[in-house]
Amino acid sequence: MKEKIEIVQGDITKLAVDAVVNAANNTLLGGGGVDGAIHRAAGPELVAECSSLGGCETGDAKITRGYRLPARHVIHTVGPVWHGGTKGEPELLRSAYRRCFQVAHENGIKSIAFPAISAGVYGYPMDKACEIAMTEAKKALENYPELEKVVFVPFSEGALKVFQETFRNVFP
Ligand code: AR6
Repeated sequence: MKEKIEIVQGDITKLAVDAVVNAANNTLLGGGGVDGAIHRAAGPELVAECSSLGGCETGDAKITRGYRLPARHVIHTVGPVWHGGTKGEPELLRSAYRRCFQVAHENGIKSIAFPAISAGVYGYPMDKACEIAMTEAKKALENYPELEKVVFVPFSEGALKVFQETFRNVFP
């Protein structure tokens, strides 16, 4: 199962997968970070489709087309803002990953790429966020046999190291 996991440092908007995941906010109308990069690369049709979705709750996920991205779809999810870890943040981040995999499954997606949801502007500690990302990927690979590839996309060198170490712990 671990051979279905890839860690690719860089810009998620370049990846030709069935779906890239966007770390969005509740409005789904765009923002900074990876959200801004995805909207810039996808073009204005993306925000047009997003504006018909009525926003997204924290811990939920919604799918759109990918427009000018090499990825066919975007799965928009909203992770929690980190408030120290005792305000339900771990459950909400787990829920965000779980809903992304569910939505992927419902749409026949076989390859999916994730940024480090919540670990930028929203302040979630990278190591804790990574642990949740990898353990949820493991469960999804068990539950959804059609899933062929899960790509994690750390943006920085530091994030790459955290992803690699977490991978070794979760997939020994
Ligand atoms: N490819 C991959 N990863 C990226 C890219 C990219 N092109 N750009 C940034 N990252 P963030 P959040 C990394 O802040 O914490 C937005 O304004 C980044 O280094 O994008 O969930 C939304 O609209 C970090 O490790 O998302 C929300 O308001 C990770 O992606 C808010 O930010 C996530 O950082 C969401 O905050």
